[in-house]
Amino acid sequence: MKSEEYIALEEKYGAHNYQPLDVVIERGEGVWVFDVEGKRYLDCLSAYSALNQGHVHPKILAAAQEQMKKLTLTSRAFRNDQLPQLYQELVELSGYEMVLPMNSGVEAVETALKLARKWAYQSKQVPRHQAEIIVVEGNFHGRTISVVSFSTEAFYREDFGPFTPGFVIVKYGDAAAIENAITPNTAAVLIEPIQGEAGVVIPPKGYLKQVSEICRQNNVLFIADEIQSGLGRTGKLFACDHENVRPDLIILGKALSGGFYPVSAVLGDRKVLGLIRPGEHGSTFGGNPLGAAIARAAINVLIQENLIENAAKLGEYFQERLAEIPSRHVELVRGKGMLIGVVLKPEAGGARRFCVALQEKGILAKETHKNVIRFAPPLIIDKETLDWAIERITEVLTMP
Ligand code: IF1
Repeated sequence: MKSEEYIALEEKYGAHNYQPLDVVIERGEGVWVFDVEGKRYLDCLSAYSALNQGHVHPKILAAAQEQMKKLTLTSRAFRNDQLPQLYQELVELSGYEMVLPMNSGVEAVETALKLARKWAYQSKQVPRHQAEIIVVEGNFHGRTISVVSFSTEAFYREDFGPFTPGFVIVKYGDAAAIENAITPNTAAVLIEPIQGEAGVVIPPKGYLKQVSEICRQNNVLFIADEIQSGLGRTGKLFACDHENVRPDLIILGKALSGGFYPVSAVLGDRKVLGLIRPGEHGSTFGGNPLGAAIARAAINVLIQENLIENAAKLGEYFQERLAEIPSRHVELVRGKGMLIGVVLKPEAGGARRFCVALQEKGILAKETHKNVIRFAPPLIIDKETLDWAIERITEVLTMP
């Protein structure tokens, strides 16, 4: 079948909850993907940072294949031999004491919210069902009803109420706003250390440190959603590491499996994760041996192949080169490590047309919020490939 036929099928039978670029990908290898006509593209989105290790990484593939032949699922009614090793490796990597595994990112967010509420009732004597969680404007934490309950994007919530109560929304990047919103019932503050969906928005320097300090002083949990920013993407293991901040809970997903399989987790210390009792939370697939084996390999690749260092070094280079492009459309380039947003001027006609032009030149990137082109290639990318990309991005950004 040709691309047009796949697209027609998808449009006819699939719910239209996306408007993808019209490229039908058949195969991926490292930083490259190939469409059904055999055309090659550089993947500059990495499935929103789930492919930090690149497409079909051979070491993760080998681990997946080996595990698939042996055992894929036990449910948590029984134990398996992979999960304890994943726990240990995550604990050694992160310095946290405990792990709670789930599947999709938003499930781990929901898990962290439940943990925070439980902690507030058990450890802080907040009156039952009165706990408040502070979140920020422009947040993106997923798509469940509770999580869109505190989205500030009208489109994500409009037709989906009634909503889950218990969330207080304040301005992003303003630590005083968080301090002012804290009440005796506040359980936690939930933020993305860098806002991905909002357009790669980086908070003012010192913000994370201040928020963490305010939380500590007020006996409020600090929860970082590092689903997109974590695991090397920004040039550190966690984006919070840029300010030497240690949140009470860290939420991971996406690259935790190197794009092979949905694996997410909440990391934290015993004082919070230790409160959950058997039966209070869980998932059929969460912590399954296949996902655990894949995650172990994905973490191993991240460390063994120095992907975090590569993201720091080449990310800075990429950002500098992008900022040098003499384009009348670009307002500014911002980012950290390999998470970069090129912000276009309002009169540039939107980011979508640039993404379409990039696609023609063999680069896949995605617009976010109308005016931002996001560049987030796999962290295995090398300088030569980046130079190849910059040449083409320059051509596109200097078009009329
Ligand atoms: C979609 C955006 C990115 C996330 C953070 C939780 C989740 C995500 C910080 C939920 C998910 C995604 C999901 C995908 C597109 C995407 C996205 F454009 F919507 F905003 F990455 F920037 N926390 N991000 O970024 O994780 O449940 O999806 O595994 O279409 O929803 P999930």
